[in-house]
Amino acid sequence: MDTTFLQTLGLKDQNAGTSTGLKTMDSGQYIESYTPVNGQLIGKVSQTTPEEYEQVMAAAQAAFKTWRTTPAPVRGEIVRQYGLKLREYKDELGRLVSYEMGKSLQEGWGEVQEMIDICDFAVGLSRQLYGLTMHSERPNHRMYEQWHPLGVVGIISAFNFPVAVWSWNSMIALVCGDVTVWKASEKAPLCAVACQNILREVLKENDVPEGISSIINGDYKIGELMTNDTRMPLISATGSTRMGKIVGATVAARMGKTILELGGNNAIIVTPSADINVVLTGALFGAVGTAGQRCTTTRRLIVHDSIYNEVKEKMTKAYGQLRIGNPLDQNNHVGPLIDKDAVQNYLNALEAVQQEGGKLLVSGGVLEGEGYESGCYVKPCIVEAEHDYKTVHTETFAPILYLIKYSELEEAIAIQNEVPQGLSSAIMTNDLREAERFLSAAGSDCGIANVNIGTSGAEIGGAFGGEKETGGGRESGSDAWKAYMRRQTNTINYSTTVPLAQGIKFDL
Ligand code: UN1
Repeated sequence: MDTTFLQTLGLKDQNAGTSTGLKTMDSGQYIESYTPVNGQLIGKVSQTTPEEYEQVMAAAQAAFKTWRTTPAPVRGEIVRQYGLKLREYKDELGRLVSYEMGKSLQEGWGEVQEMIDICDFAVGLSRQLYGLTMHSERPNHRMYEQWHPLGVVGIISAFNFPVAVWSWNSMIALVCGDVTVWKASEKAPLCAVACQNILREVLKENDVPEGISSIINGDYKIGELMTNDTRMPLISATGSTRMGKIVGATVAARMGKTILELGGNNAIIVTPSADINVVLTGALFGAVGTAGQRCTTTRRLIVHDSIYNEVKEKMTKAYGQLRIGNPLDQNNHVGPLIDKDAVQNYLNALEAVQQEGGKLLVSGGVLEGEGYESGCYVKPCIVEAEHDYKTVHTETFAPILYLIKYSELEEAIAIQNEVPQGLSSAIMTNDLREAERFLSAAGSDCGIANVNIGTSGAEIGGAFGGEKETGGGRESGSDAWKAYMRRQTNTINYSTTVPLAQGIKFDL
């Protein structure tokens, strides 16, 4: 297989390691990265030691001192240049994402496109970090609020979006005047190094202080250093609910802030008026895209009983046409799962749901033989299930779609909302009343609610995140930037007296 993209991204013949902007450190201990595409070792990154972590934090804090007073539009200019570089490297970086993580090349490129998009968004934002002005109740007083940078922002990201999620956080944080320290997933560490290598070119060309963006590598132990570190006022973590509960509690105990973007158990409600072609495309991509490993993956299809058989037949037929194989080969729709543990979780869930009474409409299983040597390729499957099965309420990061029947819209909305997670949701309908009902305060309880679109593939312009066990954080667009800054209310007296608020008299 042609892997020249590794060279272009600076990942050949070097032990990429802990890195503060310009300088790379090598501890002599490594994390190896194996691709699920063919099971081969791609490369290794040096593990960050506690001493190196201290060096990274020192560089970050030093960089923050100058970065926080650099005018926001000047900070935006660095992000603009990074967006331009990403356009240059889009092909190679997309290939690396696909190779290291296993998603289809189209989705790998799509992920890099999300990075480019968030850069563009952040550049515009760098001139729009608006605060409000208020009217003071006192004469000759002025009141306003302004937004200041927070400091060192810790970013913990997951394997499934190994480059985009970092960029949503870091590009926004950078224009906000923060500096970032990124702990990428141990399952996709080379993607992080590649992002840093590309950024390094921009930092060098602009003589930007080295610590504004750093990467550290390691397991939960290095994550613990971050969550306990009072020098990190904000930690943005993407990953499992299990991880998020620990991160959230630890950071809260020191009064730090978190942005948590955790599990999803996303459903599409299919109503009688739905356009069936829209349903098929939306649900299919939602369920099998990234081999079911998006936090926005469609896991439940809640279908009205009048069209249930039709949807069941057509979905089953569509699954029959899916091509599973090397994700870098554009003929294939579905690549491998990230590793064998993920395959085991998939198999366990399939067994559990069948024990609960679930019926396989499209059977699952692990693929074997030529092209499937890594043992990570599994068949996307559909299971006919009851809405209240324990397995159905659990997020399994794999392409398993549960088909559930409903008869009243109220019931469908209740089913959609009854799971512990609250990330993404959708309704397929051409009925205005149904759509508005779903979007109303009494409708979907998720952070994302769509009409005639699947649950995954959100654009960067909106705030991304969800409720309940999804963690409540918002990243990316809209006013999500406010979480990366501290708000300050200012009252200025330009009179010669000191009138007190609330009319209080305090005379000597
Ligand atoms: C994730 O899976 O953590 O909406 C992020 C989507 C993508 C992002 C998913 N834009 O599916």
